[in-house]
Order: sequence, then structure tokens, then C-alpha cells
Amino acid sequence: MAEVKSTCCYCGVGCGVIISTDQGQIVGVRGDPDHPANFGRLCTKGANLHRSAVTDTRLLYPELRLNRLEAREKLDWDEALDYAVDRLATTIRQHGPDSVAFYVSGQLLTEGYYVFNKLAKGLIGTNNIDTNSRLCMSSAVSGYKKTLGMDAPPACYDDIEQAKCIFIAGSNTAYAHPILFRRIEAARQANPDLKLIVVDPRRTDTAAVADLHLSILPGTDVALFNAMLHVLLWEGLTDTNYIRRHTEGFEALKETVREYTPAVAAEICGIAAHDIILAAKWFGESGDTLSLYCQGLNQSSHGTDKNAALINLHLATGQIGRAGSGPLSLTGQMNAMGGREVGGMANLLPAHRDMTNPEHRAEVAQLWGVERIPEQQGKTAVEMFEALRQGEIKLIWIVCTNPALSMPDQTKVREALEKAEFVILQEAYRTTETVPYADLLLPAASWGEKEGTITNSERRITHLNPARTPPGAARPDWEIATDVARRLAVKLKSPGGETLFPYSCAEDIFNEHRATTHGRDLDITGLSYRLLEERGPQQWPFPAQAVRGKARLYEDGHFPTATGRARFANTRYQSTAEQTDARHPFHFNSGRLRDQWHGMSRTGTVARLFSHVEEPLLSMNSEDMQRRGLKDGDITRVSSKRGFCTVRIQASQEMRPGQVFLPMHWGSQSMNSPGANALTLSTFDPTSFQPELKHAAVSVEKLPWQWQMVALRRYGALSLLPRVQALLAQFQHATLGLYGHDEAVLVLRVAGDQAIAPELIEKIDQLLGLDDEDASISYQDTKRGISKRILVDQGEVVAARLTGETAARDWLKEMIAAGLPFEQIRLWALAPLNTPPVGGSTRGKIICNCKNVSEQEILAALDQGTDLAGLQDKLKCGTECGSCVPEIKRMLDSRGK
Ligand SMILES: Nc1nc2c(c(=O)[nH]1)N[C@H]1C(S)=C(S)[C@@H](COP(=O)(O)OP(=O)(O)OC[C@H]3O[C@@H](n4cnc5c(=O)[nH]c(N)nc54)[C@H](O)[C@@H]3O)O[C@H]1N2
Ligand SMILES: Nc1nc2c(c(=O)[nH]1)N[C@H]1C(S)=C(S)[C@@H](COP(=O)(O)OP(=O)(O)OC[C@H]3O[C@@H](n4cnc5c(=O)[nH]c(N)nc54)[C@H](O)[C@@H]3O)O[C@H]1N2
Ligand code: SF4
Ligand SMILES: [Mo]
Repeated sequence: MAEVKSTCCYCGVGCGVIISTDQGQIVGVRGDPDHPANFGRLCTKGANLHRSAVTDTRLLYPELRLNRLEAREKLDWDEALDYAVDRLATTIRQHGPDSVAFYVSGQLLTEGYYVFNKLAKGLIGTNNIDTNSRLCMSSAVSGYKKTLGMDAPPACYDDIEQAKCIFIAGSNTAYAHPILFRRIEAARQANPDLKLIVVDPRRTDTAAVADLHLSILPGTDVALFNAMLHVLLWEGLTDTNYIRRHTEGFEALKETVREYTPAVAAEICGIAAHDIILAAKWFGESGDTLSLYCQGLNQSSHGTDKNAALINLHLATGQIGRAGSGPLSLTGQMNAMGGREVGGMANLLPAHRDMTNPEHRAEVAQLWGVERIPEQQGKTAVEMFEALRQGEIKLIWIVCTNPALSMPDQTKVREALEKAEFVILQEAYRTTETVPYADLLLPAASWGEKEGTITNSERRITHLNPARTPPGAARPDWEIATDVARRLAVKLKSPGGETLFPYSCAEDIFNEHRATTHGRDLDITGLSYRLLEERGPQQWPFPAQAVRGKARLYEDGHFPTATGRARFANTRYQSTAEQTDARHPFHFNSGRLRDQWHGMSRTGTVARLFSHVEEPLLSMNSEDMQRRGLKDGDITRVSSKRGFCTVRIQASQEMRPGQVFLPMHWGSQSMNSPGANALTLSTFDPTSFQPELKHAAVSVEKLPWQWQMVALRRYGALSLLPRVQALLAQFQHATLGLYGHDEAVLVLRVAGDQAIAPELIEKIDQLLGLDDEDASISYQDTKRGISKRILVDQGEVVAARLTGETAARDWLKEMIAAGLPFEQIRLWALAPLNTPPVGGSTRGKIICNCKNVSEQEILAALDQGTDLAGLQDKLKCGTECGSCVPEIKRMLDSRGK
């Protein structure tokens, strides 16, 4: 057994982990007690990381297809790299450097990011490199730059304990940054006077526990923040001294917010005026208000304004650069911050330099030893895919992201991928939505397999150590980029090109990156891999000779702007790009679930991470459902002007009337449509270029489909996944997932207006091993269109398929997962009835994943008068990672406890 320090690969909290390995295999993971982001804690996703370290669904070898109608063939690395270089060089020669593009990711380690950026801007001479952070953090970047001068979050996690008021806007922290939420819970426990305000159209788990929940109408944040400033002025709660000494532009903003009275904003935001006044008073009177915010602000066609309007409140009250206060934008992906540091975007250059600044371009050219950096701003994510669709970009190299799931307006994105002359995809898994579009697949090393650094939400850099060698031929991203770059330099005969990428290890790249930060706001010239190993993770800036990094920025009130003053942004409320109307009456919102990560390539391999939410469900207010004659579990068609998807619906107390919410995680590899982004629009913020993923107008219609099928298979579920995925498009409605606690059961649910073709059923039976006549039991009632097939292995039911009517599915699924003997269901299996036999009960949704405790078990205990402590004592739920505690509290609340 060996132990190695690394980090979790998911969210921007950046928790430290200790990975244990046995004979080169990852066998366990625990929180690193010494890591300042989590002090040993992990959320459900983090605590299950080792369970996702399986290789069944990994991409193991480079694969190429020369013709899109044919299957891909395996290659060795030399062939794959040469082929990639050939295509790149030919395209560049024929159509110029801007005919190629790189679409990379905030989940790359800083080193990999750095090399891709240099490859595009330094060697090829195109600024067409952008990342999924464009869908995520770019409004936060432009919000900071517009007001504070630089892209630097001024506060830190320790401020949570020091704050007297925490203002969370557009962030479901309880789900998306759980370990920070644990800290907030602890801080509130330690200080009962600490106020928590949450601004979210939905009553999320985060909002439900707040002292004040402002359930604003979607997209109306700027009106709210401006009105809060109006109240702060009226109540004399602004810090005139701070405004005078350290800021500029306040007069114009003051003039603007004059018209944002609480009454006016209450009307726009759809909340009570007195709640706006209360929020402003708490914000201003506390003296130490910390704001945490995320995609509810960023993913908007005026995301920069939303960010800036919130920062205005901090500047106006002088609550910045002080312990316990400041605007702390939560980063989404674990290294979204690192990507910003190396300038891996179409409008940025290394170390927070700007593409539009000629001096910055010259500096970078000199640092890299290249003639020049191209001046023309590159294409940002949405523009990049549009240019690909228009044929302007011919070749795209996609790294560590899944645009066929995560980009808005999938119809267009998929058209772009189809039209592309050549698509290179550098991925770790072969199960993602983008894989079918790839001409060349390059297998990447993934979590636990590589060395490098990441920076979390509080500017803290951690050094990651590899715990195992990558499976198959997979290689670290930086190595692949470096190899291509060197070969391409030779092929393009670029002067000095062959020495541009002299790296033999990740550390070489880190050291070069470090040198680019010299004298910049994020100066890390005092850091090294060795220091990070010996003294643990550090915050930037950390210049040479520094003893430690800086916990907080702007403590002296000096800002990195031309005048040294922070700038108020004169923000005005604008409505969302698309408004609801009679044809599309619902406001569509999308986001995260507690236990899944984006396209589920990793979390989707861990059965227990499906037990909180098994299927993509559209949440709707129960009154809206009643009015439309909809009930829980009905299949609906959700349509926007751009596309549609079919999903089951559920009544949700979280939703206000007129709004619906769909998790973003399911796409065409786990259902029969591209999911949420079939519906979204690609309109973006004019400054940040971040698309408005959170707001669209949709209609919801019931589909009266009676015919259903469920197929279940234990053993080998993971290796079956890709083969079942390939069938999904053939169904009118289908979802694919896993079930179980330890052993995974594959679950395929299908519905339609009539029975699917017998050949398709046969195909599914074959895949699941149900075609074995000797081992399986089948029952067929052709007249009623009902059939069942059950596979028994050593007396246990291991697979089943029901068609026509599937009332027994949940019970059967639990039975297969638990490995119950076939004898228990023999009579049912051979009978015409499809409803579960007497006594067949289901556990339903699992609330506590660590301790495997279901909603029903908790409700039953609540019926007996148990409180939270009693539940924790008796059922043990919520005692391990704590991710389910907000939900349990909510259940207690609804019982008036
Ligand atoms: N479990 C889990 N955690 C994750 C991720 C994951 O996939 N799964 N992904 C990570 C990444 S990359 C990111 S970016 C973060 C995202 O973290 P969050 O931004 O916290 O998560 P979301 O669910 O996308 O959206 C947050 C909330 O914004 C609300 N919202 C929608 N419209 C508005 C609006 O107009 N105003 C306001 N104020 N709120 C609005 C939504 O109702 C939603 O509850 O999560 C990170 N953490
Ligand atoms: N409707 C809607 N759409 C959204 C959002 C939303 O809220 N609503 N949120 C947006 C946001 S904030 C984000 S960040 C994006 C996220 O969207 P994506 O970036 O598409 O999401 P991931 O599934 O995290 O993609 C990362 C990919 O990298 C692969 N991978 C894992 N490890 C490695 C590695 O080490 N190297 C390489 N090369 N590959 C690896 C994974 O298998 C995975 O497929 O989605 C955006 N899209
Ligand atoms: S909060 Fe959870 S997902 Fe985020 S880094 Fe920590 S363990 Fe990973
Ligand atoms: Mo994100």
C-alpha cells in the first residue's frame, strides 16, 4: 500500500485528497487533513473518486478514422502524432493559421493549459484558443477587471468564519461547492448572529436554510443589487470615506440607482420590497459581508453587469480587502483559475496580460522567444463553433471538454462538428457525447495519473502527484501537446520553433509559467514544486523572497487600475435575451445536481452516485402541473425555438410558477436527445462572451405514451454502457444510468407511443445476455403486448427486461442489485401480471449516499418523532461527508421540526 497527495478533480473548492494505491491500483481516497481547502473533508463526489478510477469506459489507445462512415482504427502514438501534425500543417498551409482552433478546458492542469496556449499563439500564430471556462467564469473575469482592474478574487475561504453576513447570489453552494457549504454551516453554528442571504429563483437546499431567501425572477439580479445600493444610500450605510479615497465613478452610479427604489425593483424581481430593504440593511450594517456567487450571475447575456453590480455593493460599503468581507467569485472547475492565469483564452495572454495590449503582446513574444503574437482576438467558444459551422475554421482540437453536451444550442454545435474537416478529441473516456464526432481520438491520462498544479477559488495553488500510471496508452495532456508542438515546429520550418517546447517534465513547464508572472499581480516567482510539497498549497501572489502568499488583496485600498482606484460600474438592469410568450410560456433554467459532474463521464461510472437522482427530471411547480393535467413521472416534450427533449416531470417545491429546471448532466449518451442544451440559446454577454445558459423560453407538453420498456443488467454494467449508448438515438424516449451501492446495475428505461421494433428488443436482449435460452426465463403475452425476460445465474437474478408495462421495475432493480434468489419471484416471473408481487416494496430515493439511507427510511423515523441528532444516531445518515445534511434539514423543516 502507498499513499500519495493530490486534489479532487471536480469543483473549484480544490479539496486536497490522499490517494491510496495497492500494486499500482487506486484503492481508496480520503480528504487530506492538512489541506487548507477542506481540512480532511470530502463531499459525495470526492469521497467516491476511487470508485470512478475504473478503466472499463476509458479511452486506451489513439484511434483514427479517415472516412466518417467507417469505424475508427487503433494506432500507435507515433502514427497518431504524425497524422495530427500532418493535418494541422496542411490546413495551416492551405488556409492560414486561423483555420485551426483549440477548444480546451478549465479541468486541464496549469501545465497542460500553458503548453496548448503557447502552441496556438506562439507556434501556430492563431489566437483561436478558447475554453469551456467561457461558459463558466468569463463574466466573473470581466466583472473583476471592469471594477477592480484585474482578474483576482480578493477574499479567501477563511473569510467565511470571519464574516457577519454571507450573501450568496446565483450559487447553489450546498450542491456545487459542498465543502465550502460545510464551512458555512459550521460558521453559522459557531456564530448564530451570522446572517445568510441567498438570491436564487429556486428554493434550493442552499436557499432553504438561509435567513433570507430572495427568490427573484430569473435574470433580474442587477435590479436587485441596484435597489440594495439605493437603500444603502438612503439609510446612510455607504462608506463615504472609502468611496472618496479609493474609488471613482460613484456619482454616475448614484444617479442611476436613484430610480431603483425598492418598490420598482420589487416589481421587476417579483419579490417583496421589504425583503430588498432587509437584505440591504444586513449587507450594509454587518460591516463584514462576504459575497459568494457563481453561474446564476455569470451565465447571462449581461453577466458582466451582474458581477459588477454586486462588486459595486462591496465598494460602496468599503467591505473589501478586509477579513470577513469581499466579493468572492466561486470557480466552477478545479482549475478554472489556473487557465485564467496562463491566459489560455482567445482574448488573454499569460499572467493576466491582455491580447489587445500591444505592450503585453510584445512582452509575451519576448518571453517565448517568438517574433510576434498575432493581434487579432481569437474566436471565443460560441463564435468558434459558429466559425466551424460556417467553414471558416476547418480543424478543431478539443481537449478535456465535451462540447456536444455542454455548449448551448446543440443543433448548431453538432452541425459544426459534422461540417468540420477534421476533429481531434483528446479525452480520457470513450463514453462522451463528443466522441462520435471525433476523427482522431487521443487518450489522455486523468485523475490520479499525472503531475502538475491547479489553483482553486481562493487563488491557492496545489501540487498534484500521480498515484498510478495511466491505463493503456493514455498520456498526460501536456506531453501530448508538447509532442505535437515539437513535430509541428519542424514540419512548419518555423524559425526557432524546435526549441520552443523544451520540456521534459511538468515542472519545466511550471517554471516557465512562473517566469511569465514576474512583476504581475499574480507574481508566483517565490513558488516551486518543492516549496509546494514541503510547505503545502499556497495562495498567490507569492513573489520571490515572500514567506507566504496573500490571503486577501487590496487591503491598502490600492487597486491595479490606471489611477489606483477601483471603478464603480454604472450598471443598468436589462432583461434576459429570450422572453417567455404564449408559445413558450415557461422560463427554462438548468444547472447541477449534488452527486453528478457535468457530462457524467466519471460520476456516471459510480452506481451509488445515481441513487440521489436516477434520471433527468424536469422540475415544475405543482400548481403549474395541476393546471396542465401533469402528474409526477409523466413524460413531457420540452421545446424551445431551437430544439426539444423528452423528459419525465416532477412536482417541485423549489420552483416558482412559470419556471422549470432541468439538470445539465444528461446528454445524448445517457438519453435520446442532447438534453438541456437542445433548448438553450447561444446569445452571449457583449463583454465577457459568456453565453446565457441559464435562461430560455420553453413549452412543456405531456406525451401520452403508454408503451414502456425497462432493461436491467448486473455484472459488466460498465463495459456494456458504450454499446447501449449507441442505441439511444433509436428511441422516442430513453434514459440510461446505473443503480446500486457496490455492484452496478445498468438501467435502461424506454417509452414511446408504440412498441419498438422486435429487432431492437432482440438486440437489447443480446447485449444483456438475455438471449441465452437455457439460462433465461421468458413470459410473453403478445395480445396485451407484455413480455418479460429474466436471466438467472447461480440461482440469482442478474438481468431482466420488461416490455409493454413496467410497474415492477423499481422493485426488480433493487432485487437485482441486492442479488436476491430467483425463487422469490418464480411465480411472478411466469405470470401474466407485471405489477410487483405482494410484499415487493421499494426503497426509493437515497438521501445519504455514504451510509445508504433512503428518503423513506428517514421519513419513517421522522414519523416516530426523531430529530436530526436522533436520525444521525439511529440511521447514521449525514454523519460522513455531510452532503445530505441540508436535505435532511429540509425534510425536518417540512415536518415542523
Ligand atoms: N455537484 C456538482 N458540483 C459542481 C459541478 C457539477 O457538475 N456538479 N460543476 C462545477 C462547475 S464547473 C460550476 S461552474 C459550478 C456551478 O455552481 P453553481 O453556479 O452554484 O450551480 P448551478 O446549478 O449551475 O447554478 C446555480 C444557481 O443559479 C440559479 N439561477 C438561475 N438563474 C439565476 C438568476 O438569474 N439569478 C440568480 N441569482 N440565480 C439564478 C439556479 O437556479 C441555480 O440554483 O459548480 C461546480 N460544482
Ligand atoms: N445548460 C447548461 N449548460 C452548461 C452549464 C449549465 O449550467 N447549463 N454549465 C456550463 C459550465 S459552467 C461548464 S464548466 C461546462 C462543463 O462542460 P464540459 O467541459 O463539457 O464538462 P465535463 O463533463 O466536465 O468535460 C470534461 C471532459 O474531460 C474529460 N477528462 C477527464 N479528465 C481528463 C484529462 O485529464 N484530460 C483530458 N484530455 N480529458 C479529461 C472528461 O471525461 C470529460 O468528458 O458546461 C457548461 N454548460
Ligand atoms: S467540494 Fe467535493 S467536488 Fe469540490 S473539490 Fe471538494 S470533494 Fe471535490
Ligand atoms: Mo463551470
